Amino acid sequence: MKFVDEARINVIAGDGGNGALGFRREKYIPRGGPDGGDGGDGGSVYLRAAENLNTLAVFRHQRTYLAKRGGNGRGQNCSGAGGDDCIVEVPVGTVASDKATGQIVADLKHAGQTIEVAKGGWHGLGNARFKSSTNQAPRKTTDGTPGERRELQLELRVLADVGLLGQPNAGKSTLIRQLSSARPKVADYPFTTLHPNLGVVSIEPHRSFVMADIPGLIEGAAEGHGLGVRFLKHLSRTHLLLHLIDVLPIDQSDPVEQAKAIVNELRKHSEVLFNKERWLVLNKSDLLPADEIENHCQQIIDNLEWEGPVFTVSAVTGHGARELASVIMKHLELKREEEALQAAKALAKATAANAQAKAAIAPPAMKKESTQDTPENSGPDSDTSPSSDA
Ligand SMILES: Nc1nc2c(ncn2[C@@H]2O[C@H](COP(=O)(O)OP(=O)(O)OP(=O)(O)O)[C@@H](O)[C@H]2O)c(=O)[nH]1
Ligand SMILES: [Mg+2]
Repeated sequence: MKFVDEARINVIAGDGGNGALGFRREKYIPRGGPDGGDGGDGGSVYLRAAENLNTLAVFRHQRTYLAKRGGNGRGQNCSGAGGDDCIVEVPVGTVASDKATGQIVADLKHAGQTIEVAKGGWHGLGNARFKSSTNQAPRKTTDGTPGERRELQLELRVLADVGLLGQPNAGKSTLIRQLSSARPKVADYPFTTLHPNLGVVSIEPHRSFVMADIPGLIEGAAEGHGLGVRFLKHLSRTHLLLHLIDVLPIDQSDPVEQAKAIVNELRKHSEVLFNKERWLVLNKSDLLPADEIENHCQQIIDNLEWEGPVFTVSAVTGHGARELASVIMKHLELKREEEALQAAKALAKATAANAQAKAAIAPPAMKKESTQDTPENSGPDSDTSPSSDA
């Protein structure tokens, strides 16, 4: 399931340093001439696509990005130092447009891609530059030009990492409200949620994931009861499902029977979803007296014969919710690392196979003059094989 994560940031490039006014002053060298150096160029601001980010959550914490100003020139023909650039890391897939003009200034498609979004100011000239045959002692200098500044609108299409599964009223929307800034409607009647909602759960500025809240499922959903199972397709590309169970349903129904029914619907709908990693989240713990929570929850777990991870939370009070979010984050980070490793291995394998294929195709006499310069060799295979394996 896709949705657009958005953020607005200000990028301000450094101004160019000013040129210096100076004259050489040394013993025995009268009228030494102009020696004011140029200023340094201002630093620019770049956006760089980083693989380890998947949301724009970080930009809610920091909104202004500044590159350094160029140093001023000095006497003795010393130029000012160039200002340091500022590199802002954004997730792969981010599109940045200029807020004022609407023009797209960066569309970052590949990890590592780096695009300048605010150019540093040009350096000013020192008076040594203005020396001429008619003016041997110029007093003219120029100032550096200002760095570019822009307000950027960042947009990212994101996929949900985690999907919430559960009966109507289990508290799915309440949990996503507790953990993210998404504000889906919450009410004490079934089928409050009629379409999926996504929320960005931010653990720290650079650590976040996306959670999907979909309409509740009921027994017979696969046959079209309730809102049916059509929303389950939105969970097909998630890495993890959270099965939310109301530990004390208001209609006195048995949470275990309800939970079994959901899993049954899941299995009927798709074997892939059924086999996806699933954790149990026992919600509404605040409805139980503190000394009964553990027993009550253990009974549900036993009756379900559940052996996977379990968390007890209260989506309303937030009890246990942040802990759950940080365990999810760690789990997803491990998954991402594994995926990156596998992708790297697949790429290495494809590159090796490609090289072998090229060596086999080349006629023996040409083998020595390797393949690099021959377009027919480096063309289509090198493009297709890594991606076909990846
Ligand atoms: N006491 C208590 N009530 C909760 C908790 N979580 C949710 N609720 C209440 O349960 C009701 C249903 O919550 P929702 O978040 O709308 O449930 P949902 O799973 O999104 O329901 P649907 O959208 O209908 O599928 C609301 O009245 C919530 O206030 C909780 O942890 N404790
Ligand atoms: Mg809901």
